[in-house]
Amino acid sequence: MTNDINEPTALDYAAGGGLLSRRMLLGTIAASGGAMAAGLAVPHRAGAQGVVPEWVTVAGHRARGYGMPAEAEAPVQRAIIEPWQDVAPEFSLSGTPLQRLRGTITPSGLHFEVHHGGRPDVDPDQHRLMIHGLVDRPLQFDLNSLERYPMVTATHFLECAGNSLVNAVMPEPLQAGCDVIHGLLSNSEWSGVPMSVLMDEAGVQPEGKWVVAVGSDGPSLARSIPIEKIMEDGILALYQNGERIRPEQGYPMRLLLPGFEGNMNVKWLTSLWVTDAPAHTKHESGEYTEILADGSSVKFTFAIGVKSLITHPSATMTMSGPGFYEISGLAWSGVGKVARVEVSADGGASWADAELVEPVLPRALTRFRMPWQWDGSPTILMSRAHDDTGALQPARPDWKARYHPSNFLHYNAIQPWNVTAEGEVQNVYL
Ligand SMILES: Nc1nc2c(c(=O)[nH]1)N[C@H]1C(S)=C(S)[C@@H](COP(=O)(O)O)O[C@H]1N2
Ligand SMILES: [Mo]
Repeated sequence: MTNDINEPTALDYAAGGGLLSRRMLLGTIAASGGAMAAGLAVPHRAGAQGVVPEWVTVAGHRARGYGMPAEAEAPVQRAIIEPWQDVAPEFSLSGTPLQRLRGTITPSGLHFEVHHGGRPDVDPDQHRLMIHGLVDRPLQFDLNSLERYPMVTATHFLECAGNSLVNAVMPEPLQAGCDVIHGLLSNSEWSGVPMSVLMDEAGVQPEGKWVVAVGSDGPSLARSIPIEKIMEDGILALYQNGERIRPEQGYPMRLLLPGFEGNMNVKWLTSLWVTDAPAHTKHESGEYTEILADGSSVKFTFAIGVKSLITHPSATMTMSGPGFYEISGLAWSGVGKVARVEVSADGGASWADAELVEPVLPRALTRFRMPWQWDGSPTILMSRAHDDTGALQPARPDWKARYHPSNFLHYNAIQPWNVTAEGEVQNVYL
């Protein structure tokens, strides 16, 4: 083994464009792995010996009630996204800065937001949740009564059906970061009362096939949900990443439907109306309905399709010269677990399997990683995910062929990133 990072015999390639074998991520390769690290370490500060930083010489801050990120991290914010078409002036949204985060859990303060009528100031003492309609015992709960129910905890992603819409509809690729292009995607640990427990207490009648969930915001956002989904894994979420759910996410309670399009996860939930048929509310029939190539509409698309995205590196970033990088990204599917993620570093000519970082959970974000030796020449990076139902993430032309040109919902096509010789990373279509 050699310690020269430019010596190709030290490296074990998995595919074209410099993709390395996953063995290069393991400790057993410490000898040549050490060579990579040696090439990346910052030089020892000249004369550093004896220089004591100021913060070592004084008492630090006292303990505080609620922690905040380091001051230098203040630029890590949600991206405020301008609505893309004629929508109500109250409509607002922000995207998670996926390109600045690692791991899979989205810090609560960076969870994306989609508010059809703004974030209401809900008084938790006055808030009520009703279960009514085709039930034996109509029920009403306040926050305190719900606290006494058995609770479950599960990690799940939320993705707006309109996520990545700029790639779906813009004729030329928008040069923006993952926060703007793909940021309507987050992943949290949710805790709350299983919906089946509350439904069983109310006693759903045999004709009760649908549940219309209504939020207590200005637009009273309402969606019809099949009773099977409610009973299978629906959660009345009261907690997000261990603390009470944030106002942006539906404080004091939201409906969580693992894997289903964001819109159905009704925030500030106040009413569950059991019916025998879907209500065809404005939000489901008018706003969240895809139009197919032949002009017909899809009645309902509940689950988010299999999708992946390289977050490191990604558009708006600049690479700091040739050599070793770890390509890292996120993969997810609304119908199950991510089974496999392939990465290409030569525009799709060859692919190699990325490592999936455990735990790989159903309907949750999965982190993948792939070692890469960039030789400094222009190239295109891509990832494509498979889920455990056998579904494969489509290429953009295949996705476009299925839908009407105006459709922007449920866009899950492969995201290629162009890397220039200067190391600039750009959004491209392939
Ligand atoms: N009551 C209510 N629920 C709502 C919305 C809303 O505007 N009002 N937005 C929906 C949409 S379109 C999405 S994508 C998700 C976004 O959830 P988040 O803001 O917690 O990320 O909530 C859904 N639930
Ligand atoms: Mo959404």
